[in-house]
Amino acid sequence: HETGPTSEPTSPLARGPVISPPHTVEGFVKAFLHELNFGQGVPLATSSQTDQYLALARTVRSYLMARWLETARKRRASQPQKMVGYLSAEYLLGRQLDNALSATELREVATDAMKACGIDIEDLRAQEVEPGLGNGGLGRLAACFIDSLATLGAPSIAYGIRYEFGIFRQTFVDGRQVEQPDAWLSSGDPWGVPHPELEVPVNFGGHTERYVGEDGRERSRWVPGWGVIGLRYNYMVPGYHNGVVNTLRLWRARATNAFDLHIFNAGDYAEAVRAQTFAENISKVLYPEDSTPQGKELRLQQQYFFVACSIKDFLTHTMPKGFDVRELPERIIFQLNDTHPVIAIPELMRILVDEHDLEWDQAWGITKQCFAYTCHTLLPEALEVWPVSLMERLLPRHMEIIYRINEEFLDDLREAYPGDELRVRRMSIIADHPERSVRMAHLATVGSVKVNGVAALHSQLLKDKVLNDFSELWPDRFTNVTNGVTPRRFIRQSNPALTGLITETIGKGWVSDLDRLAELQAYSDDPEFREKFRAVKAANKERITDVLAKRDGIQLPQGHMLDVMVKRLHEYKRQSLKMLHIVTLYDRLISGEVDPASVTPRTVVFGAKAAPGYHMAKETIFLINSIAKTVNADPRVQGRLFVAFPPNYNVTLAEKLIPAADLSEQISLAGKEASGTGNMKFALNGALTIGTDDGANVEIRELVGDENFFLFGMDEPAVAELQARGYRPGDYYESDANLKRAIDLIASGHFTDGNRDAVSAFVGDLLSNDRFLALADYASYLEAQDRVEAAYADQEEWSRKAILNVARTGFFSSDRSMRDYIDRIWHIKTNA
Ligand code: T68
Repeated sequence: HETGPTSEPTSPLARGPVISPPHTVEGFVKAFLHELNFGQGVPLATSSQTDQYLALARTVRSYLMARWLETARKRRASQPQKMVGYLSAEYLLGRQLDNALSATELREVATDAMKACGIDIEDLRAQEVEPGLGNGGLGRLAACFIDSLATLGAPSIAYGIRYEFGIFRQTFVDGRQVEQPDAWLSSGDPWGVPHPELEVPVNFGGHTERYVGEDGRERSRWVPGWGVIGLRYNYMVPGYHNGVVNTLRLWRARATNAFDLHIFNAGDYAEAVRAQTFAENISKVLYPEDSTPQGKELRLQQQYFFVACSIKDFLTHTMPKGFDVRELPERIIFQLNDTHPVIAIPELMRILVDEHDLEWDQAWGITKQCFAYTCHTLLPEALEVWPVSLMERLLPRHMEIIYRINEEFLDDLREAYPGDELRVRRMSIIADHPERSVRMAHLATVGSVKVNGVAALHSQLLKDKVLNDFSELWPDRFTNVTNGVTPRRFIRQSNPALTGLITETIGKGWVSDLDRLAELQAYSDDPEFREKFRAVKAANKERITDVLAKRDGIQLPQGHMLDVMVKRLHEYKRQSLKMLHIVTLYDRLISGEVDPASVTPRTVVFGAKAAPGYHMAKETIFLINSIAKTVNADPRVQGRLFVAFPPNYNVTLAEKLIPAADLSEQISLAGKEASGTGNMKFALNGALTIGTDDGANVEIRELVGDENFFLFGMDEPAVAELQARGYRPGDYYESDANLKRAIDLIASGHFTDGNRDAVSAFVGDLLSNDRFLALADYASYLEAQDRVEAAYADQEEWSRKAILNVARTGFFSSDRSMRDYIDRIWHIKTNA
């Protein structure tokens, strides 16, 4: 089961897959029936759809496995070679079956093979529960990145946690969000390959001891209090049409044998079982906060657990036996996806100093070169800190190491900035207020070769604001890598109609060379092409109409402009601003202020989960549902305005919804959205963006051109200036008649069956607080939406703009992001 180059057997039979699975319909049928009969233990005649799905998945998996073994063999043969270790607490993968079929060019064979068995493959595809092991953008980005790394043939391995419960399933009860557990494993995990025999011990707690080594040096050693075992699960990550299959390795926690043996011997059976549960809790559930992590002990346990397993795994199984740890910087670069895995830095120090007996300075010299850190936020409250008291209790040796790293860092600072104690305190890894705690972003910055933001504006603001002191000290350490999305999942798989049109127009090859979309520019003026392009949109609208009818019983009206806002619910993203716009549209119609016949029919679709403990976000969900209910039931706006809010927005729904959209809502307050990646998916699928000058919107607008983007609102400097002046939302309410009417209508209880109390908290906050300046941008937003309507009325012009959005956004392929990381941060060689 080893992927590492342990002793290589000499017989060719022992080295790789003994047979490569046949790529014929007949061969596929045989393999499928074999899985069904001997894996599931049922004959085809009495098999359920679940049986069939699992057998199909395992059949496809064996095709992947053959390539996976071959990829591992080639990697071993080309050692030594520098690798990337992607460390991420989240991977929001989405369904696996279609992705695997499309990457391996098995889609037709599999479809025909199922047909030969009397099965519609679509029915089986629908059986798959997506692995939702992430919250939102950060987790989905990691999933796009590993797809691109495999497609580029980059020597890499991705590490994370195999949560038993991923992101909760959202339901609405009386318009309010109710969370249900996501038991994604309950019908089996056909894509995961467990290796229960490869146990990785992970320690926690206890204390440290000072002792004098044989060489007379004084050292510290960790005497842990308890431990758990990490179990390895491999998931295969196929590259696109290149035969490469990389590894995503997720860890599951289990109790150690020693742990419960002791208690069993004491005769307390129930206590021993409880101890098992305690250990297994570590990989039990994904924390559902997407931007304000809670300082929960279990979360820190999760972080250390997966990082310790991953580093240990890399050193013992991926590196050849007996390799010299001083070579590590030539062998590995660990990319830290946000601060969640940053405990890896002191962990590597502990391994080098305590286990490999290196001198501190030498160990630090090595460690600093083995990490790079990606920051994904600009919100100060989202920067992770861990109380020193918790760290000392859970990871006492790591806390000691962090203290020493900080001590030496502060010495350097005092030398660089004599007398500037204020700056030293600002930059310290340890914060004193409000509680002594470890600032993980500072630790990450001090311990990394490179620090990057995720869009040009974000990286600039990191340097100028969030990490300004650090960028002054180490200007070369900071860089930008603009995010990207995988065109395999988000065009080829999710939008087959557009894929067909593009391929028929510019030929094959663009799916792994997305800059080639530029060749479509020439067709933006071609009436015939525009016609076909509109037909694609129309087909995708029909498809989402069917999906929402089946999935949620929502009947979308036909022939509307489809206006879509899908993302996590957060005040800074300003779903409330979108709501105010809807209320204004509604108000204009019911007050008779506009002639309904002159209004562009519009359907607004929301998708958004709120963190379960985020009160204001949950109130916003309730209000959106209330507005939807009222608007959709009002005959005065029938055929003109419709609001849909399907619950449980996830990757699977995104794949159907985004290709159907006309308008993409990217309306965060400038300076708050680090990048956004949904914005890229919409543009690539031919939606126009209405957006602020924020995150990657800035780059989208630069690429597609001002005339093909609806910009509105304050830019970041204007926001900063207004906030410095003192923002008073009430002033906007008083002075803007449209805004006042919209807010008054909400406050009157019109959307809540006359219940004013149900909306008073929301309205109160908007009028007196409005932390993200929705009221200040309202007028500008309204004006931009009026421009959208006017533009949409001219379908020929709109098509031209939409085509140019597709043609000019090839830059946002995650293949390009990965090349940027490779060239500017990792310096590894690819070999596909
Ligand atoms: C997102 N961050 C950014 N965080 O908000 C988004 N946070 O602008 C960006 O495009 C994306 O990252 C990719 O770079 C997140 O999604 C989280 O989900 C998260 C989860 C746990 C703790 C903190």
